Amino acid sequence: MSKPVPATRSVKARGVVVPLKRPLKNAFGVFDSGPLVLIDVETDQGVTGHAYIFAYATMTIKPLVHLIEEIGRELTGKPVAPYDLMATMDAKFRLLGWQGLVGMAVSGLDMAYWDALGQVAGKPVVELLGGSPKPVKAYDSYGVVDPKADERALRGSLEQGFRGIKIKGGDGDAANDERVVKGVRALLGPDVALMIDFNQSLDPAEATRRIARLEPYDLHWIEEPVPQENLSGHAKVREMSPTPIQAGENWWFPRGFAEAIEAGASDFIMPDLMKCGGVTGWLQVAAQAHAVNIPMSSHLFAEASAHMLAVTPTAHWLEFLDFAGSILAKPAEIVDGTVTARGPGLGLEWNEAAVAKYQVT
Ligand code: SMN
Ligand code: MG
Repeated sequence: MSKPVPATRSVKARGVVVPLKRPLKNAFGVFDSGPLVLIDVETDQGVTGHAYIFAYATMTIKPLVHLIEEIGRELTGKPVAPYDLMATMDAKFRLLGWQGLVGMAVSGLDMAYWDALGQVAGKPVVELLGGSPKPVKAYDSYGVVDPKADERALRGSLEQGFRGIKIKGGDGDAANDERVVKGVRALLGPDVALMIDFNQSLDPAEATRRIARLEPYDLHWIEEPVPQENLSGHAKVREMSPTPIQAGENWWFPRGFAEAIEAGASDFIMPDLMKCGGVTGWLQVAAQAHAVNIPMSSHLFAEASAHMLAVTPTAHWLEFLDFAGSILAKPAEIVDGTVTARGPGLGLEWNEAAVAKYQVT
């Protein structure tokens, strides 16, 4: 006899601001700490589904906590059925639109639902999806670096087994980008994948000029050279670029990816589980990427992304940028430059002592 589908008993959310191993500077500012919202979906089968989302700023923590708990109130007593959740939320927020905080809240709830289902089944989510846990190659993700000042950290990443490193560009002029890329490439040698992320900071003409200047350093990808919504701009830059273009962390839900793919905006895509619609949305993005042979990487959320990339036909790289390690009972582990999905569920268990220490709401 199969078990009944669990039902939602309550949805709770908490805000934490966690310390980071290293500050993360980008073209527009710096993250000195990690503002996160932790989601707990209590079910009637004795398990509580967990997920976290990244609030980007401390001022968005409270509105997200409120929104998640308000949506949660409507989910109480309903089955933990992520597909149905998405369909219901799509209808509920159709007129408002669900880009922004609403989409982040819904994606977070989707992840917590999947986590709960995995826990009820006693299996990792990757197995519920028909796959199995396997090592996924990861790159170590940095902010702006200086090849001299950050030499020790970069060498440390190689010692941990990382075969890919991402750095930020666009915080200075083209000469500065070249100085940094040249220095980091010399340090890494020719066989480590080196990516640069412009975080939407350039216009298409400037992006084209800067990318040409970086050609001698064999970059693995150029990320978000222009604003994310400028799909035709991305396509123009891509046409002129000798290096593959990467984007997707700011495209919303499967529909956003359909539009970007239709526009020919990028060679590679890297959905963010919190913006693409959680596990449910990811699967629909992965199907699109598979259909047109686009290599697909992840953005943040290393723990859950390890499950997803193991069932992504065009899986490429997992981004390792550890925002949650300090509040997880079992932080994501790098083994020989890879991350392997852990269960049950998404393998997210809170370190409650650390949560209490960093909790802000
Ligand atoms: C990024 C975005 C948001 C937070 C941290 C880092 C960045 C990335 O664009 O690709 O890692
Ligand atoms: Mg990025």
